[in-house]
Amino acid sequence: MATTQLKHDLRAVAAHFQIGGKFKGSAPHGSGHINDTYAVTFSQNGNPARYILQRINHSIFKNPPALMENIERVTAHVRRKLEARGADQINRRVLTLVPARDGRSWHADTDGNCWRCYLFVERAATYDRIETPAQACEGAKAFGLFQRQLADLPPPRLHETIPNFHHSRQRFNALRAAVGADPHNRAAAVKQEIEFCLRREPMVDVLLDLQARGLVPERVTHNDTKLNNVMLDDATGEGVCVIDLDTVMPGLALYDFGDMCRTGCSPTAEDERNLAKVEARMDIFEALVRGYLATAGEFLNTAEKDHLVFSARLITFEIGIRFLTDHLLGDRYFKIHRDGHNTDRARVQFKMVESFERHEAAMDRVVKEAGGWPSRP
Ligand code: ADP
Ligand code: GN1
Ligand code: MG
Repeated sequence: MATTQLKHDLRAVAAHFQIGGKFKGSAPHGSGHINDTYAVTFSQNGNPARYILQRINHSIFKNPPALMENIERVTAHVRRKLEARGADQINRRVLTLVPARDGRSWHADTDGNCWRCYLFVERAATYDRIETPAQACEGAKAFGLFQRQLADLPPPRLHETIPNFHHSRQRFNALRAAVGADPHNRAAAVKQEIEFCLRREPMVDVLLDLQARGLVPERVTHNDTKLNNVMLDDATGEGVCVIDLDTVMPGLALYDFGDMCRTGCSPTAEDERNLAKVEARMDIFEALVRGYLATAGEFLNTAEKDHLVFSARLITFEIGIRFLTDHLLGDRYFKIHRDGHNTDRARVQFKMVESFERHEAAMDRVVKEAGGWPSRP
């Protein structure tokens, strides 16, 4: 079960990276579901300096060196773009890898764990729950800019760190298989949720079909655009740095926009138990559309713009399917902190899907008014 964080000797791990000064301490950091993340503090000439140390979850990411190669290329490319336009505070605008003492971007410990180290992005924070339209707009702008910065990443194609990550048909079939196998006898208790998914099966093929017909292009995308994967500047609120780059790989721009809506439009945490509180916020949706189009509008094609509203429903549905599948399979993928945690998360997603369905006409209007729906006058 994915509940416990292993105890690691962070001082020993940090010693393998090119960090100067004296180790002062470490603490678990953030609320990600996948990696083990720690903030470590050093004293450098009497001043505190913080770093992020992360143990890459290698049961999920099967090839950490390939993943790190992607991150090296992506961060170097974005950095070059920032330098070219004379941006200030570049180390806060793109993740900065701190190399290991052997010059590689990662360190493998004797237990087979793979670690990496980043400069800590100071004076900025991530939010598990977006509160204001301004925060949503800034987050969406940052993710759109990230896609734009990577649009001309030179070949070769990035490694697929998790193959078919957003293949919604495969995610759906995996749920059906988990229901069939039901290894923990949990299916009966979530019968309603399973039926909810089965009724919506046709949704899962829509973007895959458009892609197969050549109507929506493969791009370099982030693929995990939860709004807590962008750091907002404490002083200005600007979406200053896109983080959590493990899944940056070939994908569809719409997957990124959809996940911003899933996490931004919900007024609650992803695992809220009081479902009465879960209802898509249209003010946030509008802010996401405007923010995203401000930076991505110029390169998105007509079919992509036409499916912005749909992508919100699809990705919310897909992540709900993944939570429900993980529950049925015994909580092996997402870190959980209580029994039934993944079902709680799935229920929130499904409530959001229903809410997006109800608000479809209003969402269409928002996109049209923002100039994002060229094929509908
Ligand atoms: P996960 O894949 O587990 O979600 P993340 O890479 O998103 O891991 O990191 C978890 C949290 O750690 C983030 O939500 C963010 O709050 C914090 N974090 C990650 N990288 C940095 C960084 N370079 N500077 C400051 N905080 C960071
Ligand atoms: C995971 O790594 P984190 O916590 O930002 C997951 C996403 C899910 C998300 C749901 C590699 O994101 O795909 O949408 O949880 N990341 C991976 O909260 O599976
Ligand atoms: Mg994260």
